[in-house]
Amino acid sequence: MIELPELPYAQDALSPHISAETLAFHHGKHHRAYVNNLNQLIPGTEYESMNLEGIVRASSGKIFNNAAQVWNHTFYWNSLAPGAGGEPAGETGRLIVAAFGSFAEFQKQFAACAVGTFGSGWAWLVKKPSGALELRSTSNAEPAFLNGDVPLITCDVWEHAYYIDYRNDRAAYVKAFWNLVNWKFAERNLGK
Ligand code: MN3
Repeated sequence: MIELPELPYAQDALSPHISAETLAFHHGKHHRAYVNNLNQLIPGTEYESMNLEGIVRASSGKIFNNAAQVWNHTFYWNSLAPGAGGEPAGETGRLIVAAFGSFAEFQKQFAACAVGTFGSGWAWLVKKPSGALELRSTSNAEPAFLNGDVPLITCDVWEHAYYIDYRNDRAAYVKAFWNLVNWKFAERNLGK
């Protein structure tokens, strides 16, 4: 049985950048639906006794799509925090400057990655096995860790993430993301 994790903040805590209504639907309906679907699909299969990450690594098809979306959304909620954003300090900040030249250039490239992801998907900042940081765009439910990369943060660019607040304007949503990005979470992931 996979559980729907609670949001790590109140439903209205990311407002005005992401509204309470968006979080009510995105967490309460979309994320919950992936959890419910998964819990209907796994009884009686080899996946029943696995943890979520194990299911994502081992499965395909519908089970993979729902399990990966459960994992991705939990990672996304933690990639955001109220009163966060700004330029990261510490090792994350240092590695961003090493990889992209400056924080401003990183923001430009991340936004291009997020806005340019065709259709539904995810934009990620990852640590490669070499230790260097890179951007990745994944489609649909694909998470960023299956090839050995360590995800640091993600931005959900499925339309359901922004349509209530920004309609079709994905670029405006990505701009708002900079007020919320949780660099403390990135720094913790960097240590993995
Ligand atoms: Mn979503």
